[in-house]
Amino acid sequence: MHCNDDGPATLGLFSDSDLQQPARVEVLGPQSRVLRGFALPWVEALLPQLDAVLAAAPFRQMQTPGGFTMSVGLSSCGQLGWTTDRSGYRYSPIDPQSQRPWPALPKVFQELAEAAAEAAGFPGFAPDSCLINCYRPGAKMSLHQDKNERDYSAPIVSLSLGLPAIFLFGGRQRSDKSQRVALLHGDVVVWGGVDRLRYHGVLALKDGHHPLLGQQRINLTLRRAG
Ligand code: MD3
Ligand code: FE
Repeated sequence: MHCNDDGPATLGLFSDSDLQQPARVEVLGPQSRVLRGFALPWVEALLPQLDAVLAAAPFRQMQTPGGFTMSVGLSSCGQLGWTTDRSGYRYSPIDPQSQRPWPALPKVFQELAEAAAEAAGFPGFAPDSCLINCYRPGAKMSLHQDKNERDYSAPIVSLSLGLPAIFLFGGRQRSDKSQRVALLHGDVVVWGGVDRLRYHGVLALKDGHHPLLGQQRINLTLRRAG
């Protein structure tokens, strides 16, 4: 006998809430939270939208002002996209590779970001930019602050997909000790307020294979940039 033999009749005795994992919220700082698995119910709707964005604006490895090539592949969607080249870091309404506007921010990205921000205590978040980072094994992001946004009062929402990574969360100064946090597929992190300008980075990605994403980690970072 198969366990689904009396299928829907048995399932019908339970409500949807019996199948829902409890919310797992971890405190990273006074105004930053890890929402474990928050995006899992959204992933199926989100991945085709992500594919469409990446078809129009493929990942590319950008140059830093110092002349290094970033190990992380970057793309963007929304009214503004973050870019870097020899002349500096900035937000631009135009994709420098295609010379066309960035793809629009998919509605499901906006809805997820608004819901996550609200769950972390920042209601009314309206992102205008989504940076998409692609990590292959060995790719990393050195400790830095996000300072190119016009207004630091809005939070930043980040969604991790695919292979796990170790996120480094430091303090207000580069030399402050940083904590290590593993970020897994479906985890969402929200930073705002007093934590908005803290140093952060990502350790070199370990090799592995994710059932949906393969040999990579993709991070979506939703911001209010303009
Ligand atoms: C913490 N990305 O794109 S999550 C970045 O996983 C970036 O790809 C990392 O740092 C990644 O700039 C980390 C995003 C993140 C963004 C802004 C923050 C973490 C933050 C601001 C303050 C503290
Ligand atoms: Fe950052």
